[in-house]
Amino acid sequence: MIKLSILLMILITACNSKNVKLSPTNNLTDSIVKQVESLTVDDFNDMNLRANLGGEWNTEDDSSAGGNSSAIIKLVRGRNKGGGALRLDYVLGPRYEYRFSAFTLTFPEVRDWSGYKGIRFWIRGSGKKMRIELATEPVKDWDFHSYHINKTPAEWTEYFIPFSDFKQGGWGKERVELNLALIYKMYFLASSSIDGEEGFIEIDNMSLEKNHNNR
Ligand SMILES: [Ca+2]
Ligand SMILES: [Ca+2]
Repeated sequence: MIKLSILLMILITACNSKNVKLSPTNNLTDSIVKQVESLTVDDFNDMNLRANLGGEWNTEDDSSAGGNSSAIIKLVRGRNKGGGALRLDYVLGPRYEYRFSAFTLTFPEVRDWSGYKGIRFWIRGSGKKMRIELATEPVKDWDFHSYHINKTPAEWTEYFIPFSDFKQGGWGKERVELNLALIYKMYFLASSSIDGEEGFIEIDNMSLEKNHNNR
């Protein structure tokens, strides 16, 4: 009887130590850690223009400056044919010199992203130039901190852009540090300024990341 108890104890101990090594447990822990380190801005899977993180997607073009560029957004099928993605179709018109078409994400109140290292998203487009701008309260003259993509990729491609890579154009009156605690809007602009350029940009699975290599 004593021998049987000892055998049972050895068996239980062996099973327990084996369980510790089971990879699904570790994978679950990894997954929870990644959820904490990653914050979804929008996956577009509910097929509306309200972002998961709050705020609304919309369009802007140069018509407010007397231009005749156009910008249309809609939800389309996402990458890998799953869920949704956001699509901008645009034409840059001749009338305004600094012509632009854009889609934007506007928050109802200022956001604090200072705990995050950068922004991750998937993108494809028509091979044209675009830039992303972070609108923060300290910048009063539209010279927002921006990041340029020279050629949008034809196939879905994942980008991670550290916030430290966003720079002001320098044409504004004042140079200020990017204050991630005072974000109120993001712009995604077709920005080549080429008269008559037509194109599209699609984005999906946008998130804020605390770590560069987090996936
Ligand atoms: Ca939504
Ligand atoms: Ca999606």
